[in-house]
Amino acid sequence: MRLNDFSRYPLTFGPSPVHPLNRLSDHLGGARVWAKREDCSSGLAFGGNKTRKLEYIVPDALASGADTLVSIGGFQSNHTRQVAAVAAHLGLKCRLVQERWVEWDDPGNATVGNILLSRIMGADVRLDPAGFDIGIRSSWEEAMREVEEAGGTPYGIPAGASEHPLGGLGFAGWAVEVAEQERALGVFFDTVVVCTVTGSTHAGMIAGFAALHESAAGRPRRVLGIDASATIERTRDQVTRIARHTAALIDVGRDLRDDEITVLEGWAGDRYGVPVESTVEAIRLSGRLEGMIIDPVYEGKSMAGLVDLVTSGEIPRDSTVLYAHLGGQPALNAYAGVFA
Ligand code: 5PA
Repeated sequence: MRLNDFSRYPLTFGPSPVHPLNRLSDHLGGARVWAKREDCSSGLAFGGNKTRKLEYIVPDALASGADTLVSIGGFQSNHTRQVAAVAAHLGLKCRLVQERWVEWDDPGNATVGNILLSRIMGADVRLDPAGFDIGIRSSWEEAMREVEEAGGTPYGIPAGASEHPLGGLGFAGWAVEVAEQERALGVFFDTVVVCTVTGSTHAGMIAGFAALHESAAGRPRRVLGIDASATIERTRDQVTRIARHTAALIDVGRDLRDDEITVLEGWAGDRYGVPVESTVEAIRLSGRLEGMIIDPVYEGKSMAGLVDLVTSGEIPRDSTVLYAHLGGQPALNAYAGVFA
């Protein structure tokens, strides 16, 4: 099957906007940097990268006859907030397992930002003391059992929708969208910078660009994943597995090469969810120079990576870079102390 053969339930306004970051580019003094904005492409609770992934998962959920979406993330998970929004939009119930992924003692951590929004949207939010893990969790399986025991029909969506068999399709579609926007704008993004944690965002992009058979046309493009959880081997394995799986699903017709799968470390600090100095600087820089708001868990870390790679010339001066803004701003509320 090709990507177009998969059912897609629209949850976004259309292609996410692409625009140049001129003041940031001038400040860095190297490659030109643009952004593609998953944070403002949907009316569902501030959107973000999961909204696009869920477009390919919702048809399967509806076909299953489920009445409850069940998902999992940290207290300040953007993913669970987007699942709650989609459930509300579809008239389904939503059961969320919110684990203590981050040892973060901001008093608002379990009450403001994403978790507040999920509660407002009617999700059944349950806190769990377990720590960070991107794999399949027993608490999530248990939540599904509980929904069933209560007479409901659950549909499970794993962390970040990444271990879902269709989880990579949304960002394969993103790659197709980028190619169309490039033609319309007359630019070519030779480098894409993307934050990676549970992996299907980055993996979907890799599969999607491979499906365009660009190398055959002689135009090299790099997709640089920036690790934001300090679990580099796990992340690399998960990105690789999901990229290969997604490439097979959409009939790329060849094996992905190892050099197509790049996850870079160095900007996560020691732990998922804890911003370091470079994260905070990157957040201030995007805010001050562009009025573009990014978060301390994901996008601040990938932006810190972009800043260093452009400043050092590792991304060459003649490059045109596309920064994938994947959303996540509501979590800032639980990090107010960092900026006080
Ligand atoms: C998240 C993920 P992947 O998980 O697909 O690698 O995406 C990383 C990412 N940016 C990047 C933002 C704003 C994100 O929210 N968030 C998770 C969540 O629970 O919110 C899945 C971890």
